[in-house]
Amino acid sequence: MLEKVLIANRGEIALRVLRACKELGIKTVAVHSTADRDLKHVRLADEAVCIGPPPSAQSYLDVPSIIAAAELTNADGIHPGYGFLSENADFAEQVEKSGFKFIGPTGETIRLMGDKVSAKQQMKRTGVPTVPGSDGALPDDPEEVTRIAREIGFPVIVKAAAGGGGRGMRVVHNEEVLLSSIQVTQSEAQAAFGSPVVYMEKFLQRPRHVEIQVLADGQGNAIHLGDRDCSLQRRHQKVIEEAPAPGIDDALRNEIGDACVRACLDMGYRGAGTFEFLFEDNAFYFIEMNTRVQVEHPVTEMISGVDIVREQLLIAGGAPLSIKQEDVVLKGHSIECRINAEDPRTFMPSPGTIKTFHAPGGHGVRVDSHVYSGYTVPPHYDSLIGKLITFADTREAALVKMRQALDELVVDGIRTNAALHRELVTDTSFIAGGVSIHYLESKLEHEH
Ligand code: MV4
Repeated sequence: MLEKVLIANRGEIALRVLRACKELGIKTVAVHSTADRDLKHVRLADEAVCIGPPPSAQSYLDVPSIIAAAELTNADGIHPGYGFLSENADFAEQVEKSGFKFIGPTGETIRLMGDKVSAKQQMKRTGVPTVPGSDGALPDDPEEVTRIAREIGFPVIVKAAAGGGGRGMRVVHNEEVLLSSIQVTQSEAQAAFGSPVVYMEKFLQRPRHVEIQVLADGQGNAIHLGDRDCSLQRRHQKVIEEAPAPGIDDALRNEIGDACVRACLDMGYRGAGTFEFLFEDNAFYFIEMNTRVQVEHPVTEMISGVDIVREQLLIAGGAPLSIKQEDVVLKGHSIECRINAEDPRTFMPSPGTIKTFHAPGGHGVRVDSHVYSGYTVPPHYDSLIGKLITFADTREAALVKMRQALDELVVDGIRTNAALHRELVTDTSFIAGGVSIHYLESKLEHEH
C-alpha cells in the first residue's frame, strides 16, 4: 500500500486524487506553481511544495522539480492526473528509476500506445476491431501509397503516428491531392512531434465517439466498466459526456469490452485506461488508447459504483484487482457537463476572480470542482472550473436532474459556458441521443 502520494497536477483532478488518497489513509503532497497557491487541494494536502513559476513548462511539466519534491517529502508514489506529464513515457520511467511508483502503466506501455501505429497493431493482434486502413506506417513508394488508398476507398484520413487527440491529421477526398496531402501531413508531423511517420485510414463521415473504460493490475487481471459517449465536442474539446452510450445494446458493449480486456492482458496493462472508438452503423472501430484517468471518468463511476481513482491507487500499491468482471453491474445513467471559464461567444478562455460560486446539489447530483467564492482562475492553464455530474435510473431522469443542477449553478464574476449547457440539455437531437461528433459544431455554425 502506498503511504504518501505526490499529486503532479492541479485543479479539479488534483482535488479528486487528494480525496481518494485521504479516504485510503494515504498522505498527500501537493505541488503547485506560484499562480496556484490558493488551490483548494493545496490547502487540504498534508504538505505542499512550490515547484516553479506559472508557465506549465517551468512547473507542472518540469520533471526534475517534481521528482525533487517527491524526494524532499519522502513520497512513495506520484499521481500524474490527466494532461501535463500523464502520458509522458520518459517521465513514468524517470519516476520509477528514482524509486517512486508511477500511478499508471509502465513507460513501455505508454510508449506503445503513444505511437498510434503500434497501438493499432497491438489491437489487431488481440481482436479489437480497428478502422480499415494501411497495415502500419505508410511506405515511401507513391505507387504503393496510391494502391493502398484505392483499396481503402476515398475519402481517407492521413494521421501522424505520434499525433492523437486531433493533432496531425488530414482528410483526403480524392487521388489528385493524395500524395501532396501526405507530404504536408508528414512535414507537419515532423515539426510538431519530431517524427514524419504517418498512416492511413478510411475516413468515417458521421461517427460517434464512444470509449471503453478498463482497469488492470498488471498481474493477470483486467476488467472493463462499460462505455461512455463523448460525441458532443467542439474542436476536440469534449463538452458533455455520458454513460452508458445511448442505443448500444449490452451484448455489443460486452463484446467490445471483452476485446479491450484481452488487449490489456496481452500487453500486461497496469492501471486505468480508456480505449477510444469511432462508432458508426452499429460497429466499433478502435482509434487510440489513453493510458491515464480521464476528465469524464465520473460518469463511469456513477453507473458502475467503482471508484476509479481509488482503484488506481490500490493497483499502484501492488494490490491485485479486487473486482471481477462478474461483479461489475452497470446500472442507471450518468451525464457530465464540463463547466469552463470561457467566453460564451468566442470560446476564448475567460480567467478572473469568481465573486460568487454556488454548487448545485441534491440526490444524484455530483460536483467535481476545485473553485469557491473568491477564487481567481489563473490565465495559465486550461479553463475547466468544474464538472456537473448527474445520475439517475434513466437517461431522461439524469437529464431532468442536469437541467435542475444547471439552474441552481451560480458562477458570478467570470464568463462561463453554463448557458451553452442549458441550451444543450434542452436540445431535441441531444435529448433523442446518439448524435455524431459533428453535431455540436454544426449546431453552433447554424445558430451563431
Ligand atoms: C477519425 C475520424 C474519422 N475517420 N478517423 C480526431 C481525434 C482523434 N482522436 C481521431 N479523430 C478522428 N479520427 C477516421 N478514420 C474523425 C476524427 C474526429 C473526431 C474523433 C473523435 C472525436 C471528435 C472528432 C472530431 C473530428 C474528427
